[in-house]
Formats: sequence, structure tokens, C-alpha cells
Amino acid sequence: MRVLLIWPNSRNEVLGWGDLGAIAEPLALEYLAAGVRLDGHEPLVLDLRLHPDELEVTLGHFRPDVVGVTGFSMHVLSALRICARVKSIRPECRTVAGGHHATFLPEDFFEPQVDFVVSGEGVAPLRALLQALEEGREVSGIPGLWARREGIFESGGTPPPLDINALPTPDREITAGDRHAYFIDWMKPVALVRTTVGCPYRCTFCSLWKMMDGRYLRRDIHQVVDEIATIREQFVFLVDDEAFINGRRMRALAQALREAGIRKRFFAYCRMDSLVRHREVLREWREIGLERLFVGVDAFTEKDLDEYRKGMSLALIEEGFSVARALGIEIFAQFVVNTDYTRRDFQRLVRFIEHHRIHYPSFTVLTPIPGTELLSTFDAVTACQPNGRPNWDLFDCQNAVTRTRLPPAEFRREYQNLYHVFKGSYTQYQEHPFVMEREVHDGDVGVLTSRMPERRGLSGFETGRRAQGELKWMSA
Ligand code: B12
Ligand code: SF4
Repeated sequence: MRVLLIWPNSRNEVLGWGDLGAIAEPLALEYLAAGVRLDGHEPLVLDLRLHPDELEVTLGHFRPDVVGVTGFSMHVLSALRICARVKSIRPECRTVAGGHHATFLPEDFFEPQVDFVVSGEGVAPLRALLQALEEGREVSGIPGLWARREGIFESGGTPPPLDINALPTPDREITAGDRHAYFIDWMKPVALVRTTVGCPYRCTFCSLWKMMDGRYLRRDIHQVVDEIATIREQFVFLVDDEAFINGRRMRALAQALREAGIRKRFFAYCRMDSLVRHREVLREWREIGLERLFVGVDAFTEKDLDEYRKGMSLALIEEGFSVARALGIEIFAQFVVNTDYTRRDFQRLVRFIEHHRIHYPSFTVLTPIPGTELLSTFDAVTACQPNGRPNWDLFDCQNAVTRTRLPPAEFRREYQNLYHVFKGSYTQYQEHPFVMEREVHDGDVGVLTSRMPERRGLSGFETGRRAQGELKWMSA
């Protein structure tokens, strides 16, 4: 069967900056493609982030029997539109939705234009679905797959626990034509590799531990090394939910990579306590090419650390910054902006970042992502669709979708201002598209000013101002 696998594009007109900050390898689709190939099906990936106008032409040329669409919550409504378009052009084509949102709230896809929904890991259910369709059998009882029975969606049951080592190696050939374009900030082209999945921590705003029922699955190290050996890109992002939890394993992986003669420019998620605890392991990773870590600092007050159940103290966070500095590893620090922030909290956050000389801060608004305790009901959600369900378009973690203590417009202004203040951090990477896009929308820049020292001896704010000129010139 011909299987078209689609990654939806974000709606820039709705979202803060949509796909401008990153368009990374569609790893989920590459796993699915590898899986369906095992049974002799013909997969094709269409990445609408790079080819927003190619749905119709691809449907015409490829004539898929099945279309699968992936998505985070912010893609739900786009995915539904894509399925509707598919049905209007090829009514005989079956549509399947899957991904993070479908895992927790499959009912958002129980719409006429969707035939099947996959919750959780997708390779096994998709293969079983294609087999049933090919054999003309009734589609029911496939674990992880929702299918209609007498017009009502019904679950095929809970899948057995995932065996991460049994998954196929992602099919990177299928994205060969697009690979040069995949980027995250300064990393271009970038490849993504998953070596573990799940996390033993229990942060309230995070769905990842729920997704794996609290389990932490590790891939065989030699399998990981063999996969990385096939990757041509220099930049490799380990997309493990928290890569450095197990120091012994990560040391063994570093050694195995070294023995295999593999040297990449690595980037990975890491908690501050893992960094402090496993600093010697991180040193080994530094030696084999680890350049930066994406650290969810998330909060700068004990109150928020407790509220988010981070299981970490401010003192440990501060120690983490000095350990990273001593190791020569750059920290990309993620902060969750609490919706209860006052103006003073925004100012204190800026001071915290300046004080710790954080080169690259990034921000998300505290968002009740599906699967988290924050979204046990929709009562707190202020941004809704006419049908009463949340307006998923706005769930990009850059919009407040619940009540804010500040009036909404003021909260938004203060939030956007964080990016203005630290603009210099982003313009270190001159071609950062976020900056280019933001020139168009710039409002009141510099309500707060940054004293953060910059590489070129300018403050973050000044660097941003100077870069504005350069970028205007570049885009002229
Ligand atoms: C790497 C990553 C990123 C990268 C790159 C993502 C990319 N490819 O473009 C970056 C850093 C850019 C990023 C950004 C964001 N991310 Co992110 N990211 C991840 C992370 C850590 C790994 C994603 C991944 O590749 N996983 C590996 C693949 C193989 O697993 P998978 O996606 O689950 O796919 C499997 C199944 O879901 C299923 N499946 C998936 N799709 C389909 C489709 C079909 C048809 C079928 C049958 C099955 C199926 O089968 C797949 C194979 O097993 C996940 C966490 C996680 N554990 O997945 C968060 C995650 C996906 N991100 C998340 C979020 C919120 C974001 C941001 C919105 C946050 C922000 N504002 O900063 C942005 C969005 C940016 C954008 N415009 O796309 C959330 C999404 C939650 C939600 N419900 O929306 C996650 C789950 C993290 C979390 N905290 O909960 N992210
Ligand atoms: S935020 Fe990070 S540390 Fe917390 S549960 Fe999620 S993956 Fe684990």
C-alpha cells in the first residue's frame, strides 16, 4: 500500500512564531516509514513545514491508499484540516491521526474526516492496520488503535509495554531531499536521535512521564552507536526526555562512540541535578563533542520549583551553572513563565538570567498540556473553540491559555518583552529566523534593559539593536 506520512505546518498567523525557531527532522514519521517498509508498503513523507503548498500535488502524484498525520496539540486543528482536504481530493483514501495529542486526547480526532486514531507508539498499530486493510479484514481489536464500529470510535485495547529495542531504525533516506533544511536555532542541518524515552521525575507541567507510565526505557548502546554512525549531519540532538539521568549508561555510550571514532556536535536535554551529579560523565561528553545542553531551569523561586514539583533547589540550579561554566558547556536555559507572574516577577526573572550570565534563555508560558495534571479538566482554559474544547491552535506554550494574574494584554506584553530584552542572545546566531520575523512585529523594545555581557562586548540589548540593522540589510 502507498502510505503518505504528513507533518503539519504551524499557523504563523496564530502562533507566536510558528515554525520559525525550528524545523527539525520528523523523527516520528521516519520511525513509521521504517516500520511500514518492513511489510513491503511504500511510504512517503510530506513535511508541510517545508512544503506548505504541496499537499494537493503530492496526493495527485503519489495517490496514497492511507494518509497518516502526526501532531503536537498545536497541530490538532491543522491535522483535521489536512484530513478533510485529503478526503475531498481522494475520498477512498483512509486517514490516520497519531502523535502526542492523540495519545492523551484521541477524541479530538473523532471527526468524519478521520478514519483511525493511534494513541501511543505508532509503528506496531500502523503495521497491523495496513495489514488488515490490505487483507480486506475488519479493523478492530488492534491495540493502540481507535477505529469506528457502527459509527462510534472504539479502542482496540492497550498495547503491551513498549520494547524500545525492537523498534526499527528510523528511515532517514526518506527525508534525504529535505535534510539540508532541518534546523534548530544555530544547528543546521541537524539530526535527531532517541536513545531513551521516559523520565523518572514527576514535574506537574510535563506529560512525558505520564506517557510512559513513569517508565524509563533505554536503548541498547550498540544499537544507538550503529544508528549515529549512519548519520551524515554534524549536529546531533539527543531527543531523550532527560538524557543524563543514568551516568553509568551515558559514560558507556560516550566510550562506545569514541571507540567507534564518531565525533559529532552534540546537544541534549539535561536536568541541573544530573549535570551536577554526573559532571565527570559530562566532561567525557564534552570531549566527544557535546557543546550545549538544553536545561529546563523552569523556575527561579522556591515557590515555583515546589509548585512544578521539580524536585530541585535554587542552590542546586546555581551550582549547575558554575559546573557547566567550568566544563565549557553552554547552557540553553528554559524558563516556564507562571501565569501568576506580576510585573515584578518578570523583572526578577530578567535579573536572575543576567545575574547567572545565561547565554541563551528561552521561555514558555505555563500551559496545561494534555496528559499533565494541569489539564485534568478544561475548566481553567480560557481559549476555547466554539464547541467548548480548548483552542488547540494556541497550545504552542507561547500563549497564555488559562487565566493570568496580570490583565491578558499586559501579561503578553511582559512575556514578549523577555524576548526583546534577550534579543542579543538570539542574534548571536545571526540568521536566527525568530529575530528576522520579529522585526516585523516589534512593539515597545527595551522596557527592561539587559546588562548581560555579550560575545562582541555589547550588551544583549545593544547586540540585538545592532543585529536589527544587519538583519534588515540581509533581508533587503
Ligand atoms: C525533540 C523535541 C522537540 C524539538 C524538535 C521537534 C521536531 N521534530 O520538530 C524542538 C526543540 C524544536 C521542539 C519544540 C517544541 N516542542 Co517538543 N519535543 C521534542 C521531544 C523531546 C522529542 C520528539 C521526538 O522526536 N520524539 C521521538 C518520536 C519517535 O516519538 P513521537 O513523536 O512520540 O512519535 C511516536 C508516537 O507518538 C507515534 N506517532 C507519532 N505521530 C504519529 C502519526 C501517526 C499517523 C501514527 C500512526 C503514529 C504516530 O508513533 C511514533 C513512533 O513511535 C518531545 C518529547 C517526546 N518524548 O517525544 C517534545 C514534545 C513533542 N514537544 C512539545 C512541545 C510542547 C514543543 C513546543 C510547542 C514547545 C515550545 N514552545 O517551546 C515546540 C514546538 C516547536 C514547533 N514549531 O514544532 C511537547 C508536545 C506536547 C503536546 N501535547 O503538544 C512534547 C511532547 C514535550 C512535552 N513537554 O510534553 N520539540
Ligand atoms: S520536565 Fe523534564 S525532568 Fe520533569 S518530568 Fe518532564 S522530562 Fe522529566
